[in-house]
Amino acid sequence: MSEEETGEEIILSELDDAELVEQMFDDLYDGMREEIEEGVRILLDRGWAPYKVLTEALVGGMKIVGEDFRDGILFVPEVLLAANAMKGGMAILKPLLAETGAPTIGKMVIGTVKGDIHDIGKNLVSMMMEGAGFEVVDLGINNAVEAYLEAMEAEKPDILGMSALLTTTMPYMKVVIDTMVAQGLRDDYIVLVGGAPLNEEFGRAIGADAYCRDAAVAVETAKALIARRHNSAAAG
Ligand code: B12
Repeated sequence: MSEEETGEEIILSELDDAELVEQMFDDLYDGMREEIEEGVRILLDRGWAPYKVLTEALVGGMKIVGEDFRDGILFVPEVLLAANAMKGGMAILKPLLAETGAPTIGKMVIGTVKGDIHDIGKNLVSMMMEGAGFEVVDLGINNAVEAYLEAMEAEKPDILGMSALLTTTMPYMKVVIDTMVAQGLRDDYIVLVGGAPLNEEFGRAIGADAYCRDAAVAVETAKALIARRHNSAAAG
């Protein structure tokens, strides 16, 4: 039963871990940013690793929101509130995930493609990459090919990351990669792509170096591809 139904106020700190995570799923669903921020702090105080809070409490909760959005139970305004609550929790975790002082192992330019305003997954990838020692330049949402090209020219990253959450916007990734090929730039960068509707086959078909299903895989893949690049540069 929800808080409103019982009329009783739930004291988050009095719940055990499992109950608290359950409650956070409800609070995320209801777009309650302050409660989500409080829940994140409580879990951290109890010794939860930031990554565990992120994946089990926040991403877990967003999955439920996603399913009900898909099924027409939730609509855009509610999902925006949920996204806002999620961002509140992510903001607390961000500095903790970014190990300060770690040597930079590479640089990434990342952005959501043109026509697409989903940015939670992209932000999560940015956070995890920073935490793993990458420098990240985030171009935000709705990026046309020109924005990616300008950023690559200005920032000289090792990696270009593109995010798309819509089946209608994912083909735009190919537009960007094809333009890079046409301008003779494609081989200068590692191209990683991600977003819920993509898969490995799509990544291969559009000429990306890799599709990554989540932020953890993005970090592992980025590290592996950077190492391979350095090795082949040393050998060649
Ligand atoms: C939140 C959300 C919104 C919010 C976005 C808020 C924000 N600031 O991002 C709002 C309400 C604005 C929204 C709007 C719309 N949405 Co929406 N949205 C979602 C929802 C529920 C969750 C997405 C999310 O944040 N997931 C959580 C994150 C953590 O996961 P993720 O994004 O997949 O990211 C992970 C991986 O994919 C990967 N990854 C992601 N990007 C990248 C990039 C790189 C480089 C790498 C390596 C990895 C990587 O790593 C991430 C972290 O692990 C999804 C449902 C779903 N199942 O995805 C629908 C969903 C994506 N939306 C959908 C739709 C239809 C829309 C709208 C068209 C609705 C409308 N009628 O207006 C609009 C489109 C607006 C636009 N032009 O972009 C559909 C898309 C269907 C389709 N087949 O195309 C979905 C699938 C819902 C559904 N089933 O119907 N949405």
